[in-house]
Order: sequence, then C-alpha cells, then structure tokens
Amino acid sequence: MNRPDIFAHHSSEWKARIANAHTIMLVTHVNPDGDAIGSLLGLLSALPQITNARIIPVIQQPIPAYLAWLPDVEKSIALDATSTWPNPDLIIAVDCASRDRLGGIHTKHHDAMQHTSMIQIDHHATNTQFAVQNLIIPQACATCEIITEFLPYLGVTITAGIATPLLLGIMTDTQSFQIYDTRAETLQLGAKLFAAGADHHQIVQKVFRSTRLDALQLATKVLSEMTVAGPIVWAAVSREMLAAHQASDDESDEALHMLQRIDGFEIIMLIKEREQGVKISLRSRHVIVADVAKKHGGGGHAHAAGINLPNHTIASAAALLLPDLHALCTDSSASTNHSA
Ligand SMILES: [Mn+2]
Repeated sequence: MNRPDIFAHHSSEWKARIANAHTIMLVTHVNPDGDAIGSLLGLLSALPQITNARIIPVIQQPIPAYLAWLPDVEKSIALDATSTWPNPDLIIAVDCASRDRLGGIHTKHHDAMQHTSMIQIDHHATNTQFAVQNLIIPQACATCEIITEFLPYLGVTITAGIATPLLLGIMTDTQSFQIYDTRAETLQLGAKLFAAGADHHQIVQKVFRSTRLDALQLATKVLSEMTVAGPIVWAAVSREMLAAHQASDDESDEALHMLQRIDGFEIIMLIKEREQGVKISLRSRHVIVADVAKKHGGGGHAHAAGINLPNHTIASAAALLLPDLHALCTDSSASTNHSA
C-alpha cells in the first residue's frame, strides 16, 4: 500500500477515536530522543484542533537538555510510583517499537495501561504492533515524518507551534537529512514545516550547536580509547567517565556521532555502562545490524539499532556481540562490495 492509501485507511478510525475521547494520554519510549519528544509535542499541539479531550503528555525523565527548551515540554508529566493513574480513555503511543520500551512508566501503572485502548504511530521495523490501531511505516526516517504527512488527513492545519517539534524530530532522526533513508519527500516535508513557521534557527542552535565543553571532552576521551577490530570500530562509555565529566547519558552520544564519521568501517558500536548493565548502540553502512540487535533482545532500524543488556559489563557485552558482528560482515561481504 502506498502512503496516501495507508493514511486514508487509518484516518476515519483515528478521527473518531480522537474526537470521542474524554482524556487522551500521549506516551513515548524511555530515554526519549528528539523524534520521541518531537512526535509527542507535535500531537499535543495538533489534537486540540480535532478534539475537546483533555490531553496528558507523559514523558519519562530525564528530558535531555537539548530538548528541554521546546515549548510545552514543561506541561509533560512522568508516571512514577507516586503518581496517580490519570485515567485516560485513549492512549496514543509515538516512536515506540514495543510495550516494554514504555518501561520508564512505573510498573504500578502497567495494568491500567493494558486495559486502556491504545493506538500508535511509529517507524521502527521491529514494531510489535501492540496497539489496536498501528500506523507503522518502517520506510519513514522519523515518526515525526509520518505525523507531518498524516495530520492533514485528520483535518489538522499545521501551525508554527506544531511544526517546530516535528521539524526537530525529523532533523534529529536524520542527523539533518544525512541518514541513508532520507528521501526527496523527507526534504519536502521539512520544507513544508519550515514554511509553516517551524523555528529552524532555534533547532540548529539548541540541538546541533550547543555541546557543552565537558561533553566534548568526554567524547574525545571515549574516542581515545576506541578499539579497531577489522571492519568494526567500537568504544565504551563507563559510568566513571560520565561522572568525571558530569555528563548526561544523551551527551555520550556525541562520541557515537564522531565515530560514525570514520571512513572505511562497516559497523560502529558504542557500549554505555548503565546503573544496571549496559546499553549498546549499533550503526552500520550496509549490513543489517537490527538482526544482531533482535537476536539479543534489542531492536531498531536496519542500520541503527540498540540493545539493553542488564546483566552485562562492558567487557562481557563486547565479547558477546563482536563474534556476531564479525559474522554479519563476513556473511554479507558479497553484497557489501558492490553496494553504492
Ligand atoms: Mn524515531
């Protein structure tokens, strides 16, 4: 099905559910990134055009500093053990591949969530179709891209307030229209949001040009200890390094962005030590790292995937994954040789 057909197919059901709801809760994944928060805030601004429902935006903490400036982000709440269930009659999940990625919402609320009808918009190929209405387009480079295209089908006019978070989500997920899945339409949607009044200047300043000196020093420290293993380059961020530079978890992604610029390697792996275990980020040029992520309980996109390993150290995670990653490069060497 092409996109106009997909949107037409979903729009009447979505419109009815949204218009008839009394309280709508918006949710997204743990450790929210630009696309997650952009999608959520885009809907927060858009929905009042088509419903009188009370809208409750739920964003699990902490909100990264590069996103904390976004208008309305302060209206969001976290759902921890102390909060009471806000009793929505509709939940809309955005940019979230599976229910367990909503894990930042305290277990206390999971039962209630299970018993509330949920609809979702997402672009992860590994999405588990956990809602009653699943608007999933894996070819889209950002959930914000899907929302930008879908809103007019719901009868929403895109205003400046809606456009800023949506443009931010597209720009962060595509690293400013650089990622492989960027299409002509992606740029056209960006232009549409720009024309609608999206605050491009603020996005550039706050997201792409305001790295803290300490965070940059952390990245150079991480890079200085990277390991080259054939077609793979990997590095690790220990909790000690984070503490030494008073850096937040998202600030350690700076190292990942720098590693991705190294020419001539197939796979980049960053292992971040967490309070419990490690979080792995995988990036590739040609091979499908999502396959390795899935094998170890993770998920994501073909060339950008992640895994949480709560019972591993940096060393044991590297030992676990490197053989699979090497095998992936060997298995697909025939196809990678002539890839553009
Ligand atoms: Mn996304």
